[in-house]
Amino acid sequence: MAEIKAEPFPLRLDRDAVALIVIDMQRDFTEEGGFGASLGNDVARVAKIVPDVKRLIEGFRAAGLPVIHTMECHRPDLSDLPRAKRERGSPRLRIGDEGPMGRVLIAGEPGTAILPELAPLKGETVIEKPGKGAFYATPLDYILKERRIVQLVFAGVTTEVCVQTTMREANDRGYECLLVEEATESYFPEFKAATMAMIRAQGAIVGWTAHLADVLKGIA
Ligand code: TIU
Repeated sequence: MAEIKAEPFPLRLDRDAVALIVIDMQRDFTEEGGFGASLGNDVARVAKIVPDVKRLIEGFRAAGLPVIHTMECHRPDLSDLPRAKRERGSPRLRIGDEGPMGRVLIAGEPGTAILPELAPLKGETVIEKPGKGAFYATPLDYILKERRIVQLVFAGVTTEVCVQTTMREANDRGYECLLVEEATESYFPEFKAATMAMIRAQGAIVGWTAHLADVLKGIA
């Protein structure tokens, strides 16, 4: 057990029952020519967290704790892409269209890949997810329960979309969730701030938030 300095109060982490979940650190959300940019977002904002996400991943690896990666992506035949998701908004490129980094958000395409600096190591679990939440239509809950993991530390993008959705899904399934402030980012600074605040409000109604240095100190 290690006590992590966190908000709204410290969290005791059980080394035998914790995993890091790195959400969607894919080129499609962090580089020009990808899905995030096609929606009109400034992707450089979220790309800035890569060094801190790397430090967090390396801290978990060094401590011998599991690291799980997720990727938002769809099958090449689009059979797992709801029409409502494909047709939403007016992006320059829709999911499945051919873009400068291959077909947008399609499994196996260059733009869909996790950033090379944060690439999963052999043996680390990678969850391909068709939704914003990582529990919807994936084996994540089964995998965590098999490994008796009950505490989840979260990093990744974007804070209020895939990260928050997954944290809420996890919270309802009984996991204790902690979001690392420097290791998550949004295209909208005000949405990140609001998400951090609403997660820890009301006595950690969704979970805890903590700073990277405190998490690294706690797991070392
Ligand atoms: N658009 C946006 O903020 N996010 C996504 O579409 N996916 C993720 O957050 N991964």
